[in-house]
Amino acid sequence: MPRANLRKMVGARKELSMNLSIVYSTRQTQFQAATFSGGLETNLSKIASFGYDGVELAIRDPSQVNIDELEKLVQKNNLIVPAIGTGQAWGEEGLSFTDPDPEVRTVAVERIRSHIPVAERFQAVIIIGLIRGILKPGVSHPQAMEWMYEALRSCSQAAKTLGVRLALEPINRYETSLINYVQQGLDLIKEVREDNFGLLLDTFHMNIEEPSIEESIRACGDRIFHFHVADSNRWHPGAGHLNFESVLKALHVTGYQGFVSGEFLAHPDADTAAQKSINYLKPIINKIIRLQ
Ligand code: LER
Ligand code: MN
Repeated sequence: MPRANLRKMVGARKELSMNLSIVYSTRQTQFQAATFSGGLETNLSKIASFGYDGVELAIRDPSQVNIDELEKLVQKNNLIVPAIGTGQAWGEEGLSFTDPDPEVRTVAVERIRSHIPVAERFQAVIIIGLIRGILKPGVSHPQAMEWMYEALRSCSQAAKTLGVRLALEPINRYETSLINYVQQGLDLIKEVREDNFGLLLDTFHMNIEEPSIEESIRACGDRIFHFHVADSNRWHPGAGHLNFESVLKALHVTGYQGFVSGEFLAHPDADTAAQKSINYLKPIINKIIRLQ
């Protein structure tokens, strides 16, 4: 079945206009909030059996992954891939758009470009997380931002030819010094000036950086291309003190039709966290949709 039809069919099968996915890394990773990693066949089938509609793939380097096998198993489990995470290229290889070494910047841009055909295949958004980098010693903030604009324009233009969108994630101050909160992301959108470039919002980072999570969601309107959920402690939703009913209502009111993707610590273990999250979020989303 053509992928576009598969996506429509799976989308139509669900009544929610906000479907649920969860992060799965194709390999073991240092990034602790990739809830599942490794063991492709077992993990995808578990994710589907827990009731998730989609799986967000965290891929360090597409050239190291058997994409045909991945696609086969995604389809076998009737899952959708809403987004592809790319941050391990920073975490494990040190690639970034804002490194003082031009060779490193070039390889970082090439790495993101190499995700484009994969994203096209799954009709997924490409996530620009920590591959944007941090402010390195000896680099001024304006210089880092110029390099970032250049890289984002080049990747967005290349992605546009295949109908692929890119989403930059504002990430809290303890992980990067570049683009921590939503207003900075919205300013970045104005500089990049490509309509396939938008934002990924993550409730964990927003809880640290935003004066009001709901206000910041409203400020983004239709530029929210993807959405991550974790509670205030980065455990599964329901384990901390965030008000998910209020947050997801604000998201729904923007007209967001994408996935709400779980990216949280495997606490006490991945299976328990994934099940607790879906059991907690589904009734909240159903209530929001019913009241619309
Ligand atoms: C990735 O989506 C994320 O939220 C960051 O915390 C990665 O370090
Ligand atoms: Mn995130």
